[in-house]
Amino acid sequence: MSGINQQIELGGIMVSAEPRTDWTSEAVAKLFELPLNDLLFAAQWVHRQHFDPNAVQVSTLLSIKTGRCPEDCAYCPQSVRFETGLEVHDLMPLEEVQQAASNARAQGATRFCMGAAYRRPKDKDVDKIIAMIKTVNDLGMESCVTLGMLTPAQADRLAEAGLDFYNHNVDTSEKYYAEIISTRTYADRLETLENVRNAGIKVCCGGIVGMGETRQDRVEFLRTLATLPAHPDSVPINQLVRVAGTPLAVAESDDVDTFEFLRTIAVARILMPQSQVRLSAGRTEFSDEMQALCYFAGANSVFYGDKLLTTDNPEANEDLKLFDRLGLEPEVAPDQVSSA
Ligand code: SAM
Ligand code: DTB
Ligand code: SF4
Repeated sequence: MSGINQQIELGGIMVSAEPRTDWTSEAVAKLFELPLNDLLFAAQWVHRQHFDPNAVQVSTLLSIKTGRCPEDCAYCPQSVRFETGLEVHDLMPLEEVQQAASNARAQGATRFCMGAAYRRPKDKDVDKIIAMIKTVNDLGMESCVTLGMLTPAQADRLAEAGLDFYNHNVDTSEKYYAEIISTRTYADRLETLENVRNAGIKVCCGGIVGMGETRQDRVEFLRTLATLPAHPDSVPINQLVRVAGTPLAVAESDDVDTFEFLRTIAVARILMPQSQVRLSAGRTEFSDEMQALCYFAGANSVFYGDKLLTTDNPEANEDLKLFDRLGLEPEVAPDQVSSA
């Protein structure tokens, strides 16, 4: 099968590799219900129309401002409302960010993502973060930041500074959102995404699986992403990391079956054929075999490095070993391509 105009029919659903933004809840639910082999086949077929199936993009995270966040996201160790024993710190000095970015670059990361626990940044914070973005870009990596809500003017300033990606997750369905966060609305989230898109910054937007949401919430979560005016360029799919002290820490019965997580990856790939689908938080709980299946289902990006923002991630050398066993190639920065 070649050429992106082709379609395949599975369970009464036509799947094509052309991006569409008119997905219905019924069609997305039907994709989730497919026999797993059919779903994985369709996802891998779509994946191959747009991507090298054996390439993985690697992004490294750094928490540049940790904790004391006024928001109440029930999953998050950084909310000021929960006792999580976190080591908090204000915005890091530029030199520390530069050192961390340079280490990430040396380990092979091509994107450096800086996260700050803000509801919304102040303009004076944005000034300092702009210097960090320039440092990351000067090192030859793509830059990404996640700072909470942004005004149109702040988004424009970040775009002018050369920011490549802005991460802002919708996290779950609109219906379930209010169960998880009371200090902002889904509409607030969509507004910032619009400001980022209008500024010409690439959008990184995904969510979390395993917060007690239903299958229907996962359907609506992915449908929201796939029916935005443009698909997010990058879609992080996190499995909830249960951090002691957060309200969601104790609800282990909400853990989703690993095949349900896999289905979420595969459906994301089918709905957003040209987006990077990223295996994000939660990988320390995944077996190598589970990760291999996720790559087969269309995941083509990971958070790489021993730490996420505040919690553990698989060791970088473990990831490299797994890539090697699977014949996967981490994407290299343009100036690292050998001229030999
Ligand atoms: N404050 C900013 C915001 O909320 O957009 C940026 C930082 S926030 C930590 C970035 C994302 O990390 C959240 O939207 C959520 O999807 C994810 N996240 C946070 N805590 C998590 C956890 N315990 N498990 C999985 N994902 C988590
Ligand atoms: C995203 O979707 N996941 C990353 C990144 N975007 C910023 C963050 C995961 C955080 C997991 C919990 C922690 O380490 O604090
Ligand atoms: Fe704050 Fe972001 Fe954590 Fe919510 S997810 S508490 S906004 S840092």
